[in-house]
Amino acid sequence: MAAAQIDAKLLEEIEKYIKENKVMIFSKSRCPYCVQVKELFKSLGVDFYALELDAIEGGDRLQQAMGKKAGRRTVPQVFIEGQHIGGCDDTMAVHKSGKLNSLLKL
Ligand SMILES: N[C@@H](CCC(=O)N[C@@H](CS)C(=O)NCC(=O)O)C(=O)O
Repeated sequence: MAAAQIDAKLLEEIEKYIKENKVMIFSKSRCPYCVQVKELFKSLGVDFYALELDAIEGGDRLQQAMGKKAGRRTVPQVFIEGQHIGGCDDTMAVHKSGKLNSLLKL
């Protein structure tokens, strides 16, 4: 398969995860920033889906494709209702500003 086709397939996979999960976190199991965002949503009683990129086959390629979509290669990358929130710092900042509840429609 050509590189462009692989990219398109990976992006499609990413879009599917984002569409199917109200709160979608592209994560790594041993990343402290990922732990922090997951703890935040747990503390708010909000369901989320965390895809642990270090625990799945092809996680590296998915992370690269995510980098193209989100403009960043780091984890976590958080999406709420399809909207890209950003990494841990961004998510914490949105929470502190009080805007997280409205994004979550709580
Ligand atoms: N300031 C970023 C820090 C994120 C970060 O540095 N994540 C590390 C993992 S702990 C990372 O993605 N490193 C590159 C990699 O794992 O491929 C945030 O708030 O999300």
